[in-house]
Amino acid sequence: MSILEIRVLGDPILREETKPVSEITDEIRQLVKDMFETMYLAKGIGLAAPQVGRTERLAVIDVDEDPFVIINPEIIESDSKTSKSEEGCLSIPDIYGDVVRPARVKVRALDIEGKEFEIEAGDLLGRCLQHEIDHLHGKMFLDYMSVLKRRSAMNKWTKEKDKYPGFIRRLEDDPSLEHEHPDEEL
Ligand code: K1U
Ligand code: ZN
Repeated sequence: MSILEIRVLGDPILREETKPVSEITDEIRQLVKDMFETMYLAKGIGLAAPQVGRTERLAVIDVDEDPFVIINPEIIESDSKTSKSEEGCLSIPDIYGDVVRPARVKVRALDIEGKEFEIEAGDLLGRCLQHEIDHLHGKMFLDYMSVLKRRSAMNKWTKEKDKYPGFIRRLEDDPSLEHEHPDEEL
């Protein structure tokens, strides 16, 4: 398995529409494994293909130790009730903001075997599903923030982004992740 580089805000791929996956090949299975490994190292609860420089319409999620992949996901129902909560993004490290979203959604997707399934969720899982599906349509959580809060987040990002030349975040040399030395695990 491999740790993938994460693309950060400013990389045009994060603003592109993804392409539906037409066949689940060995390459897709390997991409999904690598995305899980990358997500866990980055301490995320989700990761979408554009965040690792890929255009396939898929994302991995693990909110409560129940990992799953969503391939060609669609939101088929959204609650009219909304909820506001703080979000972060592995592609905008150290920037956080409140986002108002439907409180619950129902999503239809394919699993890694190509079998269709539906998942209905609220709370953090419902929010994560919406955040990842947004990535697959070139949308990011900053887009939901008020003009003033977005401007303040962008001012902070203007300083932060210099840490990521070429809009690439290499997890291996990311000091914020505090990699444990094998001798320190006990
Ligand atoms: O897609 C991503 O950038 C991953 C992102 C997903 C996400 C975070 C918060 C709300 C909705 C979706 C992250 O995992 S950032 C890490 C993070 O903020 C977090 C980690 C553990 C628990 C809660 C949040
Ligand atoms: Zn994100």
